[in-house]
Amino acid sequence: MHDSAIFRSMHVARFEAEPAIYVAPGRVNLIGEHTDYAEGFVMPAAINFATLAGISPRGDGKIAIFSENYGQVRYFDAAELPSAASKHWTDYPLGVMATLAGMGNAMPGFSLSLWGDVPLGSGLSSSASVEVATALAVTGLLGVDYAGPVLARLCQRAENEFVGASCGIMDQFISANGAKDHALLLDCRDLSFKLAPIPGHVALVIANTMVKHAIAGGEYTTRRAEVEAACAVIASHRPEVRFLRDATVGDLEKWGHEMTPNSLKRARHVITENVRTVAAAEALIRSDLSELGRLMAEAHTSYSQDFEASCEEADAMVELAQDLPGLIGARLTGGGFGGCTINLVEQSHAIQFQERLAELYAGHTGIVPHIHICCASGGAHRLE
Ligand code: GAF
Repeated sequence: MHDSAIFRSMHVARFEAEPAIYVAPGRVNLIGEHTDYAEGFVMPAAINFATLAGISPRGDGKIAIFSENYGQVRYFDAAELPSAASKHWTDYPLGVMATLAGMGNAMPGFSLSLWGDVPLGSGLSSSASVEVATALAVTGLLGVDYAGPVLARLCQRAENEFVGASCGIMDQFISANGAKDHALLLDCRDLSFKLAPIPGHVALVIANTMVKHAIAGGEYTTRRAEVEAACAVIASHRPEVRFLRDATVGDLEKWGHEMTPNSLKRARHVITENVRTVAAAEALIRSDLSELGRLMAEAHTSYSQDFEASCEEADAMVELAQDLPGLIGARLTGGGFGGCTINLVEQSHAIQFQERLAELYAGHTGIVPHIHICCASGGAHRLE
């Protein structure tokens, strides 16, 4: 995570005011992909890559938003914030402000600085961390205290309704509610969750394929539509099925022939992934790491073959990890079509694993990957 003392002095130098500083982490998902918007289960962990948000009041009725990553500042009238996205990085903080305003919070003038080290476009939820950091900073300034799940929902709405990306709740939820040294089995139907401790001897090795991933538009949206179309077929026979969370493999056997071949495969992934995710959480809770690894391998195959959300490079990264000493389980994590793999690795082997996987991947693809040894962190909070 970036240094908050440096961040503070950058904010003071630019805006001549002392900021309150908040932090919101990115995340890695251990298992449970494209299940959140089907009201199913996911098992993410917050990680030690994060966005810092610094905020201080202003007297001129303006909202200044500065991004250290983009080296850019933009000014808006607090009383007349944009009501639509403009495909600019400010869409994320502005979406959060628009959502907060829609909840009855009048926006005062303030200066907001953002600085993150969550690699962009890598499937580690840099966007959610910007949203949650902004939401905490602005509500902190307003003196409004929303509970973690409420904060997560409002950030998801900012992304759905303002930014225009049809994501589920997972990323914002884990950024707001993560727990140090734990993954969280989240039921995306009612947002209840169970903590699953990650043993101290297990490292989260996150391997960036360097293939860019994006969830706005494109394949993510197509997959979501195929999942919803499959659900509509089942619901036409069993109206109590509102989301694929309620469906079974038996439903696919009965009515799969009424679906397009793609919808059928997508639904099979989602339905089996829900079962795997709950089983994986149970395995982690009882420290059955070989069962967890087996479920992660099965999840990757399903994500790659049925959901067709992997890519050659991610398949290679997962495959090349298989024979390396210390591996517990590996799979592509996040929205898909590039981004990172998550490798659970015995801590004592983590450094050799990191070096060897990088060599093998570079040799195989000609791409130099970024591989990070991470740990599960706490959720968003005020730093100072
Ligand atoms: C992206 C989305 F933002 C999440 O809501 C989730 O659907 C994930 O892809 C896939 O599991 O990160």
